[in-house]
Amino acid sequence: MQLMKWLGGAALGATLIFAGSSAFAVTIGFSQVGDEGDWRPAFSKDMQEEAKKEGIDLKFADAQGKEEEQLKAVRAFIAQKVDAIIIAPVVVTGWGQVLEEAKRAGIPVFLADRDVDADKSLFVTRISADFNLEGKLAGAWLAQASKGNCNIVELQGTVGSAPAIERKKGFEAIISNFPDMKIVKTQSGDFTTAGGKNVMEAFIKSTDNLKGICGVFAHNDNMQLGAIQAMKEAGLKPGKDFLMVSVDYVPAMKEGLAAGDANASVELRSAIGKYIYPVVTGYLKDHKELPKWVVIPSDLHTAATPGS
Ligand code: GYE
Repeated sequence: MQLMKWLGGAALGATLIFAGSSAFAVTIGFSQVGDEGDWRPAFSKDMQEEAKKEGIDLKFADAQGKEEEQLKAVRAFIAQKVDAIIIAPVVVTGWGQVLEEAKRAGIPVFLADRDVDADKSLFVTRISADFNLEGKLAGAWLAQASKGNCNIVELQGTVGSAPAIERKKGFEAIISNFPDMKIVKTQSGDFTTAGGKNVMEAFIKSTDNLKGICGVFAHNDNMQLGAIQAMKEAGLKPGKDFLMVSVDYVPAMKEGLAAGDANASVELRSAIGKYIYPVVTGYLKDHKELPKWVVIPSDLHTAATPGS
C-alpha cells in the first residue's frame, strides 16, 4: 500500500520507467545545435515544454552552432549517467568516438532532426523529417511554377549539415529532369537571416541585379527572409518577379507568403517532442530494437494553402 502511494505520488511529478521489478525516473540529456533561425528556438521550446508535461528531467545544452560544444555536452551527460541522450548534430561528421563512449557507458543515444555520418549501431534511431523529400517538394513546386524553365540561385544551409546536404540532393534530383532548369549560383548562408541577406547581396552584384534569374531556393526560411530584404533594398520584387521557395514554414514566412513576398515553403514541424519522447521512453522500458529512422511528415504550403 505504502509502495502504491509512493508510486502514485511520484508518477505525478516524474516519468517512471519500469524495468524488471524496479522503477526509475527518467533523466535525458539533449544537445541542441543553437538558435540560428526561427525554427530552432521553437523546437527547443517544444522539447522543454513537452519534457515538463511528461515529467522528464531534461538537461538541455545549447551548443551555439559549435560541434566542439556538442561533444563536451555529450561527454558531460555521460559523466552524469543520464538515462538517455538526444543529439541534434550540427554537422554529420566527427561523431564516431563520442558515440562509442556513450555506448561503452551503456547510455542509449537518439538523434533528433539532423543526421550523423557514423555507424548506425552507435545510436538507437533518428527521429526527423525527410530533408531529401523537402528538397524534392521544393524542386517540384518550382518546376511546376516555372513550367520547367528556370535559372535558380540557391542559398545553402550550414556546410556539412544533414539538411544542407539532403535538401540540395533532393532539389537537384527533381530539376535534373528538366533541361531548362539549372542552379546558376549557390552559396551557404549558414541558415541565418543575416547570412541569407549577405549572400543575396553578393548574388545581386555578380548577376547585374539578378538578370536572367527566375527563382530562389533557400534551404531555410530565415535565409530566404534575409534574401527578400536584400532584393527589396535593390528595388527588386521577390514573390512577383522571382519565384521564392524555401523550407521550415516559420510564422514570419507564413506572413511573407500572405504578403506575396514569397511563394512557397515546405513545412518542417517544430512541435516534435511528442514524436521524440515516446520513442525514447518506450525504448528505455523494453529495449526493443527500432528501425533506424522514425520519419516525421513534411508538406508544402503556399499563400493559397496555408494549412491550420
Ligand atoms: O531547417 C533550419 C535550422 O536542422 C532541419 O536547421 C533543421 C534546420 C532547419 O536551422 O532552419
